[in-house]
Amino acid sequence: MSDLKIAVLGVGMMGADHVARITSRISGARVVVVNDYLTDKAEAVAAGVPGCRAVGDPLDAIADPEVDAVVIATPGSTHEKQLLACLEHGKPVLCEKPLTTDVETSLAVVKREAELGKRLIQVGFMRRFDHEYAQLKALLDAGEFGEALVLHCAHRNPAVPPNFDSAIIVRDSLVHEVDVARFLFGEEIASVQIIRPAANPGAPQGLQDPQIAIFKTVSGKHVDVEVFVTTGVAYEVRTELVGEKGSAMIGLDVGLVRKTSPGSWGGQITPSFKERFGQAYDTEFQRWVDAVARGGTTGDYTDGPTAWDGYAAAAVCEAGVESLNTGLPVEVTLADRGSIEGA
Ligand code: ISE
Repeated sequence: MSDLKIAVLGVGMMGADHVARITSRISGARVVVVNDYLTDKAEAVAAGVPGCRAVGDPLDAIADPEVDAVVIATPGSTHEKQLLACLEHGKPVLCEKPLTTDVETSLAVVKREAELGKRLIQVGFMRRFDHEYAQLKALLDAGEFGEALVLHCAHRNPAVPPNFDSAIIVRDSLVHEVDVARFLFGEEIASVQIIRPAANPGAPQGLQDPQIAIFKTVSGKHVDVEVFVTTGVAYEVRTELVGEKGSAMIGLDVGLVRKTSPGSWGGQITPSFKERFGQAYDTEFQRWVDAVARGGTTGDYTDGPTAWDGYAAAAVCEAGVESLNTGLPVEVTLADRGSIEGA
């Protein structure tokens, strides 16, 4: 079978990383078109990939007859238009989170995809493809912990870009724990509360960092998260699941443990999510490419989080931002999934 020909929209840090991954680390696909609002950047990336060209307009890149499928790694504010264009052209798309930047437009995208009757959108919640998360989910589903009860999470970044405000921490960072909780527990989140502890004196003025989030799921399970994005240390993501018959923790970063003179021991923490989740991104892309190859017969071009997962995460984050302002628990409002997907 011939390679899947992909357009990558947005070749900033993640997009350029995805171009490299498709070109050198996964099989069955190649990048034929790249696009970026920085034309020079797109041209430089295209020049490094045999058979790849830069196209100036993202909508032209999507419509390009050579392009079979699309990867969206552009800023969130551009996603709605680009996703709708992919749907109209019937092109499978792997879209980095967020699906779109607000709940209404996310729901509109979910509905349009449902009307077309094909699953063309996969959302880039890559943690689901990380070996440790996948192992935890498999053990949980096999009943090894009995009933799952509680999830304790820590999400720490050494630093974030200067545009980060307190709400972006919810929508851009905490959103991963939203997806992890929905993925592991297999149910929706019913309410969110965000508590504002004393802020890190080293954080930019006015940034509420750290934040403590508490989710309650529909069946009453508890999730707590410390999200702290200006630690100045390294990248740390830990998740501990507590169940009826035991508990398990992932993300301890205990790779090689080194002992050196005089009398010290230790290892290394990954510097950023690119390294920590490198394997997860590779697996995510390989499985997406394989799913797209099967999609012509199944009508399902995804193997992972769908447009609904992107919409549900947006709805939880919306409630989270409201709680960040009031300090009170806020209920999550979700559309009726059955009536949309059965449509
Ligand atoms: C970033 O956008 C990511 O997706 C990372 O996984 C997360 O750890 C970071 O906080 C976000 O800013």
